[in-house]
Amino acid sequence: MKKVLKFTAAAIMAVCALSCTKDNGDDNKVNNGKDDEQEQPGGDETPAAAITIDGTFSDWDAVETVDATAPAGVIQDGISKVRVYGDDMYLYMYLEMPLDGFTYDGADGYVPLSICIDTDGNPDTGATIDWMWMPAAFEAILQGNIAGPNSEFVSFNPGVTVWTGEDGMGYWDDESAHSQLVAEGSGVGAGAGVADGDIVKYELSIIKEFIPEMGSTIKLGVYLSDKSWGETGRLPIGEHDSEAGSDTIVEMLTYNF
Ligand SMILES: [Ca+2]
Repeated sequence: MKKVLKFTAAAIMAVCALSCTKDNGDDNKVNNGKDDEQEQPGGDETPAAAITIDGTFSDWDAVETVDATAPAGVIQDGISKVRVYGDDMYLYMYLEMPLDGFTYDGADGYVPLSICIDTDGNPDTGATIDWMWMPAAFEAILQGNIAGPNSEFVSFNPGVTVWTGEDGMGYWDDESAHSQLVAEGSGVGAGAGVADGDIVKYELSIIKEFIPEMGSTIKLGVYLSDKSWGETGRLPIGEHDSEAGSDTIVEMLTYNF
C-alpha cells in the first residue's frame, strides 16, 4: 500500500511539473494574446527575461544589441533594421520592415521569415547561400511565418532544419542534406508585431536549446519572403551597386552571448 501511495504521489507531481512548466512558459514568453495555443517548454527556474515578447519595444532600450540596417536604395529593402540580443536561454531579434514591402495577400496570405545561424561562428563549416552573405556558412535555418491571413501578425513559431551536407556547399543545391529537427509550430519561438505608421515592428525570441551546438559566438543573417518564397529583404545587406545592378553581398552579423 505504501508503495502504491508513493507511486501515485510521484505521478501527480510529474503531471503537475509538466503543466506548471507549460503555464509558466506561456505566461512569460507569449504575451501577445493572439496565440493562446502556443506553449513552450521552459522554466519555473528561468530568471526574468530582459525582453518580453509583447509587441511593445521599450524593453529593447535597456539591452546592448548588435544591429544591422539596410543602406538607402537597396533593391531588397523588405527589412530595414535588425537588432540581436541573447541570454543563456534565448536569442532575441527586433525587426523593422517597410509596410509597403510587407506582403499582404488577403485570406491566403502569409509572410515567412528565415533566420540562418552559423552556430560555430566559422564561415568554413556549414551550408552557404552565397547570393545573400559572403563569406558565410550556416548549420541551422529557422523558418516560420510572422504574418498570416488578412495581414494578421502571428507569433513566430518556426521549424528548425539543420545542414547535414558538405561544408561550403550551397544550401539549396542538396535538399537531401536538409534535416528537419523540429516542425513549425512546436514552440521553438514566439513573436509579436505591430504596424507603426509605414513601418512594421516585430520582436521575437527563440529557445536556444532547440538549436544544436550553439556556440558562445554565432553569426546570423535574416531574410524575409513573400508567400511564393521570393526574397523581399535581407540583413545584413551592403550598399546597392548600380554597376552590378544588385545589392552588395556582405558577411553575416556576429553575436557574442
Ligand atoms: Ca517587448
